[in-house]
Amino acid sequence: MPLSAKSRRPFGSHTFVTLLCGLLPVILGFAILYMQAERVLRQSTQSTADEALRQFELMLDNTAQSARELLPLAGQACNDVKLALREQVTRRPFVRSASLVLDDNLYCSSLFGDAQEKVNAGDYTQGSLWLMNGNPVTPDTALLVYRLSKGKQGALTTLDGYHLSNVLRLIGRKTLLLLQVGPNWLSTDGKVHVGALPVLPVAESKLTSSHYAFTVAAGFPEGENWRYMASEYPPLFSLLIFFGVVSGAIGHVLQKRTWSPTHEMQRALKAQEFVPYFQPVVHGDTKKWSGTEVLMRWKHPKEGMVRPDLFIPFAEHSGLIVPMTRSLMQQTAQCLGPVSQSFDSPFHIGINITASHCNDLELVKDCRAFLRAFAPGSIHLVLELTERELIKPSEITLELFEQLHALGVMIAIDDFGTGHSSLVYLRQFNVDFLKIDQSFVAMIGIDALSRHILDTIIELSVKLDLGIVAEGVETEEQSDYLTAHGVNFLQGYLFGQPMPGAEFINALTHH
Ligand code: G
Ligand code: G
Ligand code: MN
Repeated sequence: MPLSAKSRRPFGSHTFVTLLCGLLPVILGFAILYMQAERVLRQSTQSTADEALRQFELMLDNTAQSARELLPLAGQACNDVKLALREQVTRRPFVRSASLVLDDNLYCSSLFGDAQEKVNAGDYTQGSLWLMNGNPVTPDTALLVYRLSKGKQGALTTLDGYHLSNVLRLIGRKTLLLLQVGPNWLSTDGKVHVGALPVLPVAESKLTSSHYAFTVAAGFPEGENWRYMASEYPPLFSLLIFFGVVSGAIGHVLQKRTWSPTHEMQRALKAQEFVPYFQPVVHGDTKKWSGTEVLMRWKHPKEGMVRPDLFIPFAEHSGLIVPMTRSLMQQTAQCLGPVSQSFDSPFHIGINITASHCNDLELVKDCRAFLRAFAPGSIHLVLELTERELIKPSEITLELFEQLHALGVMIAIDDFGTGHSSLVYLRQFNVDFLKIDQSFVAMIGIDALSRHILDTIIELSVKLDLGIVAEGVETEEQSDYLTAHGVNFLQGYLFGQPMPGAEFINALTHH
């Protein structure tokens, strides 16, 4: 378990990043597929327009060839040439009718022979092509007229719109395909419209013939991109979703790793995995239980019981120590509160606090709530503050300790002898107990200098009228020495290891 200090991240951002990891490949992939669909559709309209252009040019070649052959005949008497006209109509698949013109006057046609009709060159785009919506013979059938003229002579050949709309329909089976001649255009249904070509919404391609005066436009209706994707890409979509899920899962796991400490401890706090263990403190003279120190343990679901020195420093750094201690106090109150009536003299309950607890007055509320859970007068709440990181006297800390004292809460300096608190300090914070660090106790009978320090601390506390607790008492020799020197309270494995609540209450009642 990596328990190093890391900055805190706000709640919810984990889910957000996981979602982002999952959605990003899906969105990107989707965009790429969309562009790919657009490319495919554009290629399709380009080749459709190309094909249509070639077809129309082939048909017009046929029509134009006919006009070229007839042109020299213009001017001759209609009776002499009408058979030649009819022969063109019969022989050429794409010629529906043929006429001859002299001086802008249509005087002979394949259908009627002699005729009389004004020809207006302005009707023809570039003087050569006119897309018309039928003529008196076939009023509602599109007709493409090809005009060839030289001096006074002229020849007109027509191409039936039926062929044209057939090409539009057959080549543009899936596309919208239109034929434009000058101001008129023809749609697949064979109707001629007047005006500009409509804009084709998707993948429009326009091609203009280099031989004849016409343009073809191919395209797709609105939403074709989506229809195409829906019909062609479902397997790719499944793949995208698979990638999304994998990438989201990887993002999730990576974050869990990098965010581990704070995230893991926040989770543990919610899950009430920080539980109190209780180590008895005994009277120096009678060895009867005078109280307990509450020691935090992390009941980790995977790592088992985690010792506090592994996670407390981190909890302090991240500020989580405050809610963790609050939870510990609540659990302690729930556990010991109900048996508090049976305590015959005030039972000391020691809770470890840190400098983080002294930044505001919240601790007073926590202590008040804690005391409320016990029978009045049944306990003394002792807050243990380690000497290694003493708090600075400030307006807020002095106010805090004053309010705590008013509540009847006592203060102990923990690990005493390892730091350097002055007498002024002890007085300023109204300290009630000194807890002698176990390193001095361990040296009893071994190291003369440590024993001197120990003696000095004991003397000092007697002079200052402070209660004194010796920690880490493991042997009878240590116990006897400390008792002989007037140490009021002893704590250590000799009298009891830290134990879970149920075990502690059981031992307490049998004590
Ligand atoms: O027995 P133990 O291993 O529990 O304690 C190791 C260290 O962790 C000791 O220095 C002890 O003061 C500290 N510690 C144990 N419980 C708490 C707690 O609830 N809060 C704080 N701040 N320190 C604790
Ligand atoms: O809060 P404090 O630093 O006093 O924490 C007490 C620490 O000392 C805890 O880690 C507790 O488990 C440990 N401890 C308690 N009794 C003994 C003991 O007799 N011997 C040793 N070595 N450690 C002890
Ligand atoms: Mn302690």
